[in-house]
Amino acid sequence: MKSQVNRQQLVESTRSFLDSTQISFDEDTLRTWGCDWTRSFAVAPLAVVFPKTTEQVSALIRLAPDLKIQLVPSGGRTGLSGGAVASNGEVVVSLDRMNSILAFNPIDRMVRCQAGVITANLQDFARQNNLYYPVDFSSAGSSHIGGNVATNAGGIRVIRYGLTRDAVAGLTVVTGTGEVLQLNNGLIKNATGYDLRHLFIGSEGTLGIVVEAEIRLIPPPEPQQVMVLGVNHLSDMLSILETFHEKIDLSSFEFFSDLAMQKVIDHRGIAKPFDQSTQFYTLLEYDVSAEDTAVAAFNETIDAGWVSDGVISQSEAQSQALWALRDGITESIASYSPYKNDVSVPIAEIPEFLSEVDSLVASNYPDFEVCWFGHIGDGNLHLNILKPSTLSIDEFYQRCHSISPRLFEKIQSHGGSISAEHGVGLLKRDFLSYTRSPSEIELMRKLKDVFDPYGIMNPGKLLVPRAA
Ligand code: 2HG
Ligand code: ZN
Repeated sequence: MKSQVNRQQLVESTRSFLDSTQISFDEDTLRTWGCDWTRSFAVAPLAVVFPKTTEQVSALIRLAPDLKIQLVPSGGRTGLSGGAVASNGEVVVSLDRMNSILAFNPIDRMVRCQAGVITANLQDFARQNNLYYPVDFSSAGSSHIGGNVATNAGGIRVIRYGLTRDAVAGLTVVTGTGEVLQLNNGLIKNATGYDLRHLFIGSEGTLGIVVEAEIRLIPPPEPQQVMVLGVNHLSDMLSILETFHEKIDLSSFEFFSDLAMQKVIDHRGIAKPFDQSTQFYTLLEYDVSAEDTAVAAFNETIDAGWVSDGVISQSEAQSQALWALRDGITESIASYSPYKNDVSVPIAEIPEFLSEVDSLVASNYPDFEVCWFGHIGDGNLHLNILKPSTLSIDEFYQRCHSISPRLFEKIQSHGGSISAEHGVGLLKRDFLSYTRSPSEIELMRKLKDVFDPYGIMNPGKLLVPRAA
């Protein structure tokens, strides 16, 4: 459904609840707020609105069916699946101005915040109150809590603390009919039937808009120590994971290939962690009090021949320098216009899966470089194929697209998911059936019809629109 109103009609219809600073048609604003970090989709919103209250969000949604406008919720716009892209004259609903922390209850360790609160600000707030918000990833400085909820964001500490879902104790949402729902009220125990909160977590703005979240904070961890190990065989990396898991409580178990690390070293002008190069590296993080046990585990992995070399941080600055090798990858490869895939498979399947994908790419496009990294400790791999400088972006993406179905078949055959943590959005929508059964997809459609009967919420994301 293409929008039927013009700008003037939109201004007039919203005048009773939005002032002139809350609606923009400025070309730069449309371009910026009309997309996320993906760059391969058309960006063409009708307008961007900046509500300040739940009532304003609700009023806008109630108006949408009559005006025949569709709405694209927009958070920190750091998504990598096109979930916040407005390509077809939609109205972007930015949560930027709903960015307050509303309440804090130290007894429940509960913070209630608006959807537009930046992840890093919630982390800081927790720290100031001697607590901890453990969900963390490289875009935490820009991403919003609402967007994290909408995509069930994961990141680097999932093996210890879980996903965004695990921290969300309550949500306030506005459904596709404009109805405001308070879901779960921050309770720990609430055995009263369907938990609609969890339906909205990961719904990618297709059922309504998350406007507030109640987030459970936890006691802060001890200071952390970081270890980076050089590993030549992925199967050994799994043995290393098992060895450490048996002995200590890991906070992170990340990995990156030598190619990924080289790109960071070149881009940031930083030093290698140690002289010897190996095919892969793993980065482990754990409580400082576990140091002796961690060193014993490290020695075991050396004796077993799984690890060639390694380094343990001796200071906070060194920990950060080691983390930069992992954190800096996305930024360091951005100039190669990478073809990104965020996938997961059962951890034990990773070595076989990864080598099958390497062979798939090499046999079709021997000149393409594959840059692997990710959260190997939870089965989440980031596959980035780098564009050779000789190819145009269109040609490169078209070649990558041509092998995607075979990649998804491999994921399916290993029992994995075509999207681990970045969401489906526009990018993976047409391939959902590689991970979800036809019955599941049909039920998802029916759920969407219940919450969004007019089909106005984030059209075309997650589910292929029903034929008109
Ligand atoms: C990460 O883990 C992010 O660094 C980004 O999820 C992954 O750029 C990517 O492919
Ligand atoms: Zn990631």
